[in-house]
Amino acid sequence: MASVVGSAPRRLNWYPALGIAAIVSIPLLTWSLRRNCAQSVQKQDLSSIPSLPLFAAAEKLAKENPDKIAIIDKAKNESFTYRQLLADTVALKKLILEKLELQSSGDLEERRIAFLVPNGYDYVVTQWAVWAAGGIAVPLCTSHPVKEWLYTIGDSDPSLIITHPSFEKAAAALQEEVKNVAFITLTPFSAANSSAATLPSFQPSLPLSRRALMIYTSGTTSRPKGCITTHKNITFQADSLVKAWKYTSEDQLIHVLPLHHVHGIINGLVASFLSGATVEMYPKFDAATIWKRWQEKGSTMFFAVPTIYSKLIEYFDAHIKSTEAEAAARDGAKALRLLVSGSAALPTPTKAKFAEITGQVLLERYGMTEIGMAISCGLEIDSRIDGSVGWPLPGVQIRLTDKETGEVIEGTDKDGMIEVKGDNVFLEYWRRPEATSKEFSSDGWFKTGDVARRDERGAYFIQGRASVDIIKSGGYKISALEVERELLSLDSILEVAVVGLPDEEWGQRVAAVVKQKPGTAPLELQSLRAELKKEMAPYKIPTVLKLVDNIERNAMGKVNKKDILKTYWPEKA
Ligand code: MLC
Ligand code: AMP
Repeated sequence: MASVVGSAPRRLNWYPALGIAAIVSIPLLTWSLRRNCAQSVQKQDLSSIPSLPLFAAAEKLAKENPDKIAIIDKAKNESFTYRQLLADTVALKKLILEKLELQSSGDLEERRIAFLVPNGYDYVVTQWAVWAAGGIAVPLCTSHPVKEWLYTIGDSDPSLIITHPSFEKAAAALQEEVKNVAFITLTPFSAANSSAATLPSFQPSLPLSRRALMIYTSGTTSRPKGCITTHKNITFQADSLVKAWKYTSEDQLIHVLPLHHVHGIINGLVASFLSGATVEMYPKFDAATIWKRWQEKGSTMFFAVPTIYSKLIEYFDAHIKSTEAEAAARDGAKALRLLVSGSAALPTPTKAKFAEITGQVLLERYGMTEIGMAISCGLEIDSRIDGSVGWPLPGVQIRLTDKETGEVIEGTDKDGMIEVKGDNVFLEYWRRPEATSKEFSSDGWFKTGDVARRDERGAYFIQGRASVDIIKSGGYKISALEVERELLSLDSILEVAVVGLPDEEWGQRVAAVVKQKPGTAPLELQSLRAELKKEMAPYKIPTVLKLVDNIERNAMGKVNKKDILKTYWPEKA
């Protein structure tokens, strides 16, 4: 069985009760935190739920309004109340602890639980059950091939892997490869017995310093790292958004984002549930479904990456414009109270075109796996500035530093590296203390690697990333070096340079410049993509291929990727 507790914490693991209260000021959370004064971990009861802020908020809501819907699961076509969500959470918590023979302690003590569950109610119950049992949730990306899952599993070292029956084949393949780790196949939950669901009992909270979530994120130099956030971090990240965007229990979010990243998990799920809102969960994004759904009205929020807005515009132009549905479609989109864009730069033409169709001015914000959301434009329309991501979120500190000297930039209109401080900042990269400390300044600020400038209003404008080896495509962060490594493992490839090619729809496309081994048949994009699908996530696979006779290198043997762009795609450089 895997080891129990992770690597040494980078920062203090215990916070005084007052410090905890300071991070969450909405009345609901303050109320819940009064119950959270336990400084040591008490024995956990198998059949009750620790009063972590998220669960305490759900309990309060379920008591006040037993019929309040937490999740509308579009794949199941069923609705689930907060009461049932808590009841199902405790049932799965019990099952997990029994499977691992931890009935006596009733506590996973930060064991990692990896899970492969599609977007929907079953995903949320699984995540909540892991948290209720005191474990670290490791959500696996549903579109990854087995090889990527094996990497994540090998690195996160889980005690248990939970798979949904819809991943039956994947689970069999994983069981072949992964030994000495327990598996559970989830029995999908149903709303049929909803009225019989009783509210479980609650017990004092686990410490908020408990590690909660591990999200894999690409870096420039190594394989993806497990970014660990604690309950304190995720509560703070979500609460800061709740304050800024004023989520309430009246809100209904249309959720289409993947659930192995912070955008979908924190902004989409945790902040909504902390506010008692309803989340309508779709298996994945589909433009036709969203336009139709907006016409039916009743939802209030939509969060997406710029590529999704671009695809919505494309669909409107191709299938809705000049048809009978046009007025209703425009009207439906107009009825929402908040549409947010983030995870990548929102091109001004996309923002303008979307506003022209729907009357909605997209709210842009800036975030990162390691920090949740950090900067956001305001709810008021006139504080949504074109090309800007706005101002620091409540409780988040931002500074710009000079790229060469590291000195803090006080003034305006000068490019600097974004650095972040606050309880939103992650704890550590899993079992990589050196990588963790490398990303922090000597005075404790997290170095994002993004470049920005600030104007006289204090608004931030993202200028891009310092490293050319980080590509953002469709909102996904991709390491060019990781893609190069995969390509170099193919027999026919001698040398390769992977670059991010600017693209209106995807932000950037993954483009590969390849020098083949002498005598090998010329590579074709389609067959190359088909071959790589077994090896890597679909969004990492190059969609542009350029075969060349020579890849130019400098005296140090390095490829200058800016020159590569200029040479082969001068119109995009
Ligand atoms: C898929 N394709 C891509 C691609 N994804 N091509 C380039 N770049 C990508 N990222 C290819 C597929 O391989 C396929 O090709 C074709 O495009 C259509 O694929 P698809 O799967 O049908 O695309 P679609 O489902 O429409 O996906 C697009 C999308 C998705 C935008 C909905 O990429 C998405 O959900 N992105 C969100 C990512 C996200 O949540 N990021 C947040 C990270 S957190 P073929 O040849 O196979 O047909 C973070 C912090 C923060 O960044 O600030 O939020
Ligand atoms: P990830 O590591 O996948 O969480 O991606 C985080 C990165 O996405 C950031 O470091 C930025 O480079 C980028 N990003 C997020 N939001 C924005 C935005 N609104 N504009 C530009 N880049 C963004």
